[in-house]
Amino acid sequence: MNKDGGKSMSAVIELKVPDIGDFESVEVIELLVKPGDSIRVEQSLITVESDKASMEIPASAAGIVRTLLVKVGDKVREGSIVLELETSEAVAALAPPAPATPSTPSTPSTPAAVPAPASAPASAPALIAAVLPTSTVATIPTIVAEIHAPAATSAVNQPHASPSVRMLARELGVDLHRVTGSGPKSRITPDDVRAYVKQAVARSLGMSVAGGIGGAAVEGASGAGAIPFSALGGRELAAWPKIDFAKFGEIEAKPLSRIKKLSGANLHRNWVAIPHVTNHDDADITDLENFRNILNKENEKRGIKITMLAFLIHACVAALKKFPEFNASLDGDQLILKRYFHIGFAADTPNGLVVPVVRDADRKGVLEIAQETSALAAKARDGKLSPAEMQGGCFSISSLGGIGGTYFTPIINAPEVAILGVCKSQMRPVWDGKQFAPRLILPLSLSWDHRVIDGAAAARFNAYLGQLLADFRRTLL
Ligand code: CAO
Repeated sequence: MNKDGGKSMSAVIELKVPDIGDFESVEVIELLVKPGDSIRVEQSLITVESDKASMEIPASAAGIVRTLLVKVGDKVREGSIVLELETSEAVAALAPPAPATPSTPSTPSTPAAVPAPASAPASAPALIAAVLPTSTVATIPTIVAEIHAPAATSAVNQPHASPSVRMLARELGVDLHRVTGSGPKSRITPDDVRAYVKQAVARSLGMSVAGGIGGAAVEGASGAGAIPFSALGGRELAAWPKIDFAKFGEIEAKPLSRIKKLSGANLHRNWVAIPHVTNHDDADITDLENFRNILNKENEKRGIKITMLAFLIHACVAALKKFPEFNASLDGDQLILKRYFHIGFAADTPNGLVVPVVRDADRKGVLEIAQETSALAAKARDGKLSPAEMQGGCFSISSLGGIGGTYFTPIINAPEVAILGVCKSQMRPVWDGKQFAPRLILPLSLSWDHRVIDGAAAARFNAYLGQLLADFRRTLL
């Protein structure tokens, strides 16, 4: 009976895979519900994995699962039917009210309230921002690095590991069945996988291994598809210091946010795997800053604010056109040169660093780019960026100009091959041939992948970018 005393109407509907960004098809790696389960709106149904990220597919309606139409290992794409759902007004009432604050985290086998109003589902990063740093499951498509217990419907004998650990294992060619987990409930941790590889490589090289990282037990010595960094020089990395900090004073343990955990793993990989070099340079932006101020006055009434970032994106596109190897990615022995210009920019958010992408920046004017970066930055801070808004970048800019600093070494955002770091512009005395003149100088720091780019090309890229910023008319050429 419904709340008006009428009879509940039930219907069977199909729940489908929503827009999952740029991915053609993705593999189902986990089933999080089973036939007969009562599910709520936004409850995670399955976990899918691309070569880059894992996402959980949420329910767009509440009801009772009648038939599950996918299994682990299936490939799905946008529009694929995940399950048939029996809906009724009664079960629809299971959908949670819109709470003002994040709800209690749930586990896959225990549906719980979720922080999304049925009428306006929150986007993935909104939930990332909302998630508490405990063992939780995201409730909408979101990049997850979260470890959770296997659902009752998971394939029997599946190793107990998170999507990110499985991805790591696949990248390293490790069969997870061979690795014993050291985490809670024997969960396999990233360190367990690394320790397995380390031991396997050490055995095959006839080296002795001084203890496994994370205390993982290792069975068998085969299956390592890559040589770990620590084994390359025939020397072991020292174990991470384990210190009881409380011995020295008061402490507080604060778990990392999901974004920090995920970006931390990616940054670590990129820093270790890519031979970085950073070239520093200066650009004279005195005239550009005057022009920017004029434009901002003109556009004040329209509510458009143009920051240096928009000019930088525009100028970087021109530099990428002149130096195409910077607009590329390595794919084995091939260099993939891109004919499109999607520019990412690092955005600092309360939950960590994210990189929204301005698509087709070559087809947009500075005003349009300014509006887009400001909208994307606001969405990033509110945790409302969709996965699609963070994909497909060709080149990234990390601007600390609003904060300060002089130069720094930005870490390349793989699979990109270069990133531009920018710090705060400052008035400096510059010799003009006759005298010192006050000029506004913007510090540039370009990090590049030495497997793809040479130092001379990097110096030319920076010099050209400097010329463009010094005389912006050159971007028209
Ligand atoms: N030199 C001097 N001032 C600058 C500047 C520069 N290079 N760049 C921006 N500014 C000024 C702006 O003009 C603005 O001034 P007003 O408020 O007086 O108008 C102020 O700094 C704030 O700008 P902003 O930072 O909000 O805007 P933005 O478009 O420059 O940047 C964004 C947007 C999203 C890039 C920025 O907010 C941000 O998150 N930056 C941090 C990125 C980061 O963390 N990088 C590190 C990655 S590695 O860990």
